[in-house]
Amino acid sequence: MHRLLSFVTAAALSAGQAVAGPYSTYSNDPANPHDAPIHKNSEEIRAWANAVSDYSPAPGVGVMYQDPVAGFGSLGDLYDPLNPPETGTKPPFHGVDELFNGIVGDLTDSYGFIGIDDPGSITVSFPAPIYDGPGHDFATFENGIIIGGYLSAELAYVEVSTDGVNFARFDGISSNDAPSGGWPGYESFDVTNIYNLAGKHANGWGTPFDLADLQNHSLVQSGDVDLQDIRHVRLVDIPGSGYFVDSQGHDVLDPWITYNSGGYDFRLSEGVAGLNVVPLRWDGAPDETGAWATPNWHDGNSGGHQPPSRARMVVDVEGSIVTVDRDFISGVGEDGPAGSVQVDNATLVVDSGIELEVTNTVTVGTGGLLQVDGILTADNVIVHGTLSGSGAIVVVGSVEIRGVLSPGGSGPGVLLVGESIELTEALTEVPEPSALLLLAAGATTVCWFARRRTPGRPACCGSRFGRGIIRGRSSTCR
Ligand SMILES: [Ca+2]
Ligand SMILES: [Ca+2]
Ligand SMILES: [Ca+2]
Ligand SMILES: [Ca+2]
Repeated sequence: MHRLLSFVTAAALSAGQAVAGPYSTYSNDPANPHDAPIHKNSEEIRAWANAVSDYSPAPGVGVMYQDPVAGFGSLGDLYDPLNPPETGTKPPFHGVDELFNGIVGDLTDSYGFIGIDDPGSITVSFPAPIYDGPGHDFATFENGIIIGGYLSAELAYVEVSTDGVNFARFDGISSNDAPSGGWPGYESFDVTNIYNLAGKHANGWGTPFDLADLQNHSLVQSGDVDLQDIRHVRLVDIPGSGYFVDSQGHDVLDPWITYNSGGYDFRLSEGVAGLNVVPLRWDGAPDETGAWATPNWHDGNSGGHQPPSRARMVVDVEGSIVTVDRDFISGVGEDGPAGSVQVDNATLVVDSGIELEVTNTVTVGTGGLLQVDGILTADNVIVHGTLSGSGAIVVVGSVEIRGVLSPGGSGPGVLLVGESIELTEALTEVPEPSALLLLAAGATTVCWFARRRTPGRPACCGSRFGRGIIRGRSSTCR
């Protein structure tokens, strides 16, 4: 929705009262069986789209509204080629300071026309794939406002892709044949007649989409779009003049024509929410034994894509929260970057009572948080970010911690058991009372603490700090 309310001078339209349809209203409508909106603070949201891979607004979007990452990226609107702006003039609130040259077919200027220029679009991607799980799988958010009991918001087609090349579009419905309220540029509509189009819910409420709706789409049938591995969502603005139609042939109407911040308004931080997000990505083929060594961690997978048994799992998450709430084994495979877990700018939680077994290395980047309330077993653990929790980490090889150690929870605190444990000088925070217990089974515990009893002298080796204990067969300070 555009936000130039000062533009609004015209009288309210005479409302054409639409007959209410079966779909949800513009906000809180939890009982609607079709498309009950998702609140932006809902716990159902597991991850937000966190990257814009393509932003192609229609011509004429104002400079202030071309920032989908930090602000709003409006998709723009298109003029009627049969009723163009007057040559040599600039319509009020046209977003770019350029006079119309009178050439409707000029594809290089800031004036776009229906049927000539492409409507604006934006493509966003997620930290981890979205999959077709139970119910709705993701939700789109616009900033529509309620005018006269109806919603003034701008609609967009919704498409999904696995490879970023092939996009499958949802069959949307919009059967309104007139506005129900509002005024030119701010027409409001009865959204109970709108379904599976982005923008039909008010600011703060997301429109839910179920990937299962696409299972008969030709690109899904051909395998070009994998509903269990959706990486991209594209929103294509619908200039609501009636030129563009829904899946049933209705002319789609929305506020038109809109300017400056015209068209669908996208904002990355609250743009597209993943509801069924693959918590951890798997690679590799099922092994011939068919045995799944641990319970299927990906319980929500109701589609035909079965998790390969004893898979090599590669966890590579950024910007999301991954909770391991059932046991699984990572890295049984033979080759590739098998069995490594990389957590960057993200949180990996191993729940209490759960064992996460990683064959190779767990690496937590500087922006990452590893919270272990259960048991984490790995060859090596490298923490440049934060290590927290009340569980245990059992390491066959080495432990290197350069970040923040923050034992927490009601348990005994983080227990590290490793062949060798290296706590580096960057480790500065050990809260007191700390219930840290470090046990090195092997020859050496090398530790270095910035927290010193005497300035200039390390004080930790084989000794106590807070309530913590460090033990090793031999210890070295450096
Ligand atoms: Ca807008
Ligand atoms: Ca043009
Ligand atoms: Ca689904
Ligand atoms: Ca519009």
